[in-house]
Amino acid sequence: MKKNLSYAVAFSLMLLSHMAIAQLPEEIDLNGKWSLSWEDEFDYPDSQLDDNWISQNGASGGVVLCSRWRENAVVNNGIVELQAKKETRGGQDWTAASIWTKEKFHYGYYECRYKYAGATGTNNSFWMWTGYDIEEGQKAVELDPNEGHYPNEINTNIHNWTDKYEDGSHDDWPEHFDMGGIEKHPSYTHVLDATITTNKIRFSSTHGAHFHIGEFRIYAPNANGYPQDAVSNSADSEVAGLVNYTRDAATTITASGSYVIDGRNTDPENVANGLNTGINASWISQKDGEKWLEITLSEEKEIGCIQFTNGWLSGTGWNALIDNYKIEYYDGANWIELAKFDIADGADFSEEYHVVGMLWDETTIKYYFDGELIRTFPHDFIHAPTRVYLSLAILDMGIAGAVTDAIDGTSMKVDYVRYYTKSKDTSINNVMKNKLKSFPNPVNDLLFVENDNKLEQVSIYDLQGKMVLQSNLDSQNSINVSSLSPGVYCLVVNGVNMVETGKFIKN
Ligand SMILES: [Ca+2]
Ligand SMILES: [Ca+2]
Repeated sequence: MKKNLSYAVAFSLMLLSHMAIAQLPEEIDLNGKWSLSWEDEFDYPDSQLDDNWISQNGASGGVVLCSRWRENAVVNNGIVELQAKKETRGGQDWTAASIWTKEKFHYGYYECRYKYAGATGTNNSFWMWTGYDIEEGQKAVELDPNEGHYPNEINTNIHNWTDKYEDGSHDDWPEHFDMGGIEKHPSYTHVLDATITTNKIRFSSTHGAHFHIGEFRIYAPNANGYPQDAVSNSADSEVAGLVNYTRDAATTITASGSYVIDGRNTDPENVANGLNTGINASWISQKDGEKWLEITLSEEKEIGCIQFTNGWLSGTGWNALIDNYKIEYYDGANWIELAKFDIADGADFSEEYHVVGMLWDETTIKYYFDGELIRTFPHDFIHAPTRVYLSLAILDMGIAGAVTDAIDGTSMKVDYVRYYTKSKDTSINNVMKNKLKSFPNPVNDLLFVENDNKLEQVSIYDLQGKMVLQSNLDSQNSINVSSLSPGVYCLVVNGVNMVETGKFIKN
């Protein structure tokens, strides 16, 4: 009997680690030193949001096109929705919401389960900011596990807002991830399975902002192959025998438009000037409508490969990579598609929830996506306690893609924010481990829980990991589960600096 009980507890722990808390990284071991210290599941009436969170109420600055208000943060059915609306308020043409915790937190594991607003132009952010109300000697730091862009971009960053340079700039360390199963790149190379013969190639894109095309190369078939380092200025001479028809003097290049910048050449001919980066290296498209580039050769030529570059370089990172493109050739009667790419063919994070996480200790920041480590940032300056922010913004300049009326009525939907801490005194946790008992099992109405420590709150999850009941324990350490449908449930019990888990069957 005793053996069966311990088996049941062990099984329930295993079950929990794979169900209710399936997105936790392996190193956050709730059976060891880690425990849930703070959470907001948004399982309460809207008016209660203000117990834990403060809301922006006013205009935003910089590239943020929306003012943000408490009314745009709505708690409903266990979710807080940050709603984007097309309405003039606070001197801006859009409204949205940004909220932050009253409390500050320190080292630990932070996670947020959420969906993006379903339109380009939105910045769907789970982030931390110490504020400047910190102790002397500490740094004001912004930590961005994700400034998410629809449909499936993860944008991470770390900002040091204390040590500013004379020009007002500061150090930050951005890193971008395409998590939708397809990735954007600074160059694309299409080696044709079968050569084609044509005198016209057309490139087009419905990308929602200006973009840069550095070089657009149309190569004759070449037995030695084609450039591997496409973003190099010397790509055309990288491989013996390369003939790039785009750079023929007799080739003409036309485009849908150009971005006019004083003192700078952004003409379409720049895609054939041999320069890939820097001033005057690129064709920069117009902002609105379809963007296209048409390259007409002096006569029909046999073509073996098409290669082009896009985006602009800052440091080692490429910016403003295009979301989609299509390449066609003219066969004398029709335009025939040669290649296409669309980031929207990947996963849609406005349709599915994902969990974004951050692990912070004395020496390292780690960022996670659905429990998988995506970035490690060693540090020696991130020590000040921080607030947690949930923010929806609408961004200017195509930073998050085109701003269109499709944004109106979309929302960033947050299921929960959880914060776990690691106990330094492992002996206490070891003593507590596996001491939770619940009875009777199966249960009809009152479920009693028992543990060596003082217990405060119990949460009950179904096998899909959805929380179905949460309550503070009464003086008898019992909770009424009569409202639950018959089945197997997991329970998580919180006390002072501890969390225990178990499983039971409801009749
Ligand atoms: Ca160029
Ligand atoms: Ca929830």
